[in-house]
Amino acid sequence: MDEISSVLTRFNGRSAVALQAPDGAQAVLLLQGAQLVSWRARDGRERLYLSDSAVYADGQAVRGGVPVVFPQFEKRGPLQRHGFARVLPWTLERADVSREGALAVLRLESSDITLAQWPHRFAAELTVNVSNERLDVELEVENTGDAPLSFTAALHTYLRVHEVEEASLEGLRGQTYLDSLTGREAMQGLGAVTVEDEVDRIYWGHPEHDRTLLLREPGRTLAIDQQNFPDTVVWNPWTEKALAMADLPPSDFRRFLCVEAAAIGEPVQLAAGEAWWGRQTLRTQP
Ligand code: TA6
Repeated sequence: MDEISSVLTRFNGRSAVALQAPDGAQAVLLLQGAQLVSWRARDGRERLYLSDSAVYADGQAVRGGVPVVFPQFEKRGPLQRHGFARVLPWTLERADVSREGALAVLRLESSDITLAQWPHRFAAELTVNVSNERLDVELEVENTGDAPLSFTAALHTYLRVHEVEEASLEGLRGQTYLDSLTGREAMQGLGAVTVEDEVDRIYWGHPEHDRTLLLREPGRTLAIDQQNFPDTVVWNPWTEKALAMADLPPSDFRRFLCVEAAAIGEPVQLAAGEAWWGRQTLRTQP
């Protein structure tokens, strides 16, 4: 059953979508940026970090949740940092609740605003599915113009942790990464990724190899799968950068680790009429 009107709500004064699966799993997305701001699996515990100092205003990025980075990662191109998708209003195309879970599809199409910055026609859809112990977030992009286009993208997921120094991210052993702080390439050793200082890395992947990572903390573990997103960004601003961020309480860098499913190293190339999708799945572990 289509449930568009019943899932529309307000969140911190902004238009939002509230998803509730029959088993109790829940998610909330802002229409601006199609940004997830909350995810609770069936156990009811919040798994995404959202800043209490986040700014909710037209055209302003919201600190936390799952910002959609498109069509440009960071400052790797002429557009504003992390592209325009996260600060534009998306529309709710579909909402469904079934025994399997709750689903929403949000859409952003090229417009005069996007064409003035990026001369390509596109349609992007973000599909969010919440059920039991898992959250699926899928970004699909279609080239609706008549010329090729290319883009970089990421799901910039802020994962909530109790204490970032006690968390570790497994699954990147032996992988090459770009240390964005030094501009140098390095290799992850045998150990898991831990955070005891600022971390800003792009782990390079292979387009045909999907990845599964485990975020371990005392007492709980989260599995993170990514499909069709070759790269993984790991980010924590640590003390000094956090102090410089007006929309982050000073010690809250301890409360999250960003683990981002991304396509950066090899931009996605789409001929006219072609489409691409990439997905990140979060699963709480027993
Ligand atoms: O994805 C990591 C990163 O590019 C970092 O360099 C960091 O500054 C972060 O994203 C946050 O960017 P934002 O524009 O949201 O402040």
